[in-house]
Amino acid sequence: MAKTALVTGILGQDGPYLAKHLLDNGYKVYGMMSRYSNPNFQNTDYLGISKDINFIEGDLTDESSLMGVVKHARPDEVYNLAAQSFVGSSWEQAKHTTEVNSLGVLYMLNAIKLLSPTTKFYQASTSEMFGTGIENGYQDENTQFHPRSPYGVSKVYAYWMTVNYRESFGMFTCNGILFNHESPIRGIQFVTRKITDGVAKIKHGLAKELRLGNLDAKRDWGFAGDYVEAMHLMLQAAEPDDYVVATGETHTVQEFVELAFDAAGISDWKSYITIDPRFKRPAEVPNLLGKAEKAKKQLGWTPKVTFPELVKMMVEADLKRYEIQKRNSA
Ligand code: NAP
Ligand code: G4F
Repeated sequence: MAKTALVTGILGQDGPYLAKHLLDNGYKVYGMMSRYSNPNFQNTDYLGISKDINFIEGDLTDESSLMGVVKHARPDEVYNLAAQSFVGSSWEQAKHTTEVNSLGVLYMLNAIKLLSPTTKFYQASTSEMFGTGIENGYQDENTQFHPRSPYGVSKVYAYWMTVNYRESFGMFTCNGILFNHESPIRGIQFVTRKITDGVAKIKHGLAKELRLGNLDAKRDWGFAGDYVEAMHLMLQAAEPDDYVVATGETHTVQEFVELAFDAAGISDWKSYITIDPRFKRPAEVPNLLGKAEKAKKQLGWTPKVTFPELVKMMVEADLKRYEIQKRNSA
């Protein structure tokens, strides 16, 4: 019989990629979204899967709504991707970030424990939990957490609650500690998409500059389409566990900028970049570099898309968006 999955955060970046992967594997997919009033289906439309998802309303901060969702969907697997996921906003919205990212996970775990305790649970944990920890030159499952933002702190709570429900109640709960992963449907506020969208606007004569913060920050960037496969594999393992998912390569924001301008055929990137202190953070995570050996060995997971391929894919998608926009308004 086909398995049923519930994916929260269905209208974000990872939700659609994961849903597509699950649908391709024969799953029935329920996608939870917080608002029925004005939903934005552009990401599920982009992947051509909107018609195949059973959309269902629920908010992570509303425990009773989660009970309703779990009761209705009766999922074999829950992938909890919903979050206030933008680090930059988490200082201004620390309480909201905590309510969604920390308490929301507790509420979901409780709903599953009470209504469907054999349901497997995936929690979207993050490399932001490591913060400054790069003692060995990389971060893996044994690296100590030292979150540097309210977002990172909120995710540490969720991480441990996920471990705790596994240890306390024998539930099948897993943390995927994912490093940054991007795609053409990445939110526009994140630096990669901000850059590729900005480059496309400059190329089309719609902007003259791109304002950024810290160009020296280093990130281990992979492709979202590859990373959702790791999420799925975790819930197919014989035992629940926690895994780092990363490419094992790190690059500066500046390297991303250089490649993005290059992909658009613009050579003098420096003349378009303005450093704007508004985009610098009260506390920065300077360097992320993951070691995903455990996921490779135990799950057989490896990333496929390389860093230059990822940048090119995102630039080309944004160039195309503005081409279509121009054509439609002509
Ligand atoms: P995203 O694009 O920001 O998507 C998150 C989704 O959660 C949004 O569609 C948002 O919908 C929804 N949401 C927010 N608050 C909610 C609430 N109270 N109830 C229900 N839904 C709510 O994030 P993503 O990049 O897909 O990432 C997926 C998950 O992985 C997140 O938990 C993120 O923290 C984590 N993560 C991401 C990365 C990465 O590099 N992408 C790395 C590590 C971990 P609205 O906007 O409509 O509220
Ligand atoms: O793209 P970012 O906003 O992503 P960040 O903060 O690394 O968080 C993302 O990855 C995490 C996994 O490590 C996820 F958990 C989280 O949900 C999110 O998906 O910023 C990346 C880097 C930072 O160092 C930031 O300071 O880019 C730097 N940066 C420089 N200029 C900028 C900008 N970031 C943004 N958003 N905007 C800028 O103008």
